[in-house]
Amino acid sequence: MKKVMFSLLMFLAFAPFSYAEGDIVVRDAWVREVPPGASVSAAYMTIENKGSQVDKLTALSSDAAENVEIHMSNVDENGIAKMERIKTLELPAGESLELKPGGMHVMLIGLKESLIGIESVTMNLSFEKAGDMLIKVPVKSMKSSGEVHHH
Ligand SMILES: [Cu+2]
Repeated sequence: MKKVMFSLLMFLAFAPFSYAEGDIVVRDAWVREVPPGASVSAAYMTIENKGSQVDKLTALSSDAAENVEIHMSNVDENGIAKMERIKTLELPAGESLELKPGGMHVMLIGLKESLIGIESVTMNLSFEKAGDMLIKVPVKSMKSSGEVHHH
């Protein structure tokens, strides 16, 4: 019984924060909870390429949104935040890319339902070499994630 409890605690503590497919590891993924009626949200994660060759993230999809894109947020010389779409995200060999608020992020466009009260959304990442990776992305409330996403 003790062992079962321990396993359950370990599961709650560590799952499902890390996914691996081929040489690619995705961890700490989360999606920002947005108010009801919002049509977009953003997701963040760390993508590591443990291999010795470059891989590329070429496509994304989710059951929660019509379109899923990779964006880069930049603040221009006038202090205005702008986003640029990155169609193919290069993953250099042996490196980790951190997608985080204020920088690179996954954009969920055309949300199909409110994210409030949902524990996680499903997302599929397609890598050129590693292939498809299906991940569960926990929804986190705005309070716990801090900064506002600018559009
Ligand atoms: Cu964006």
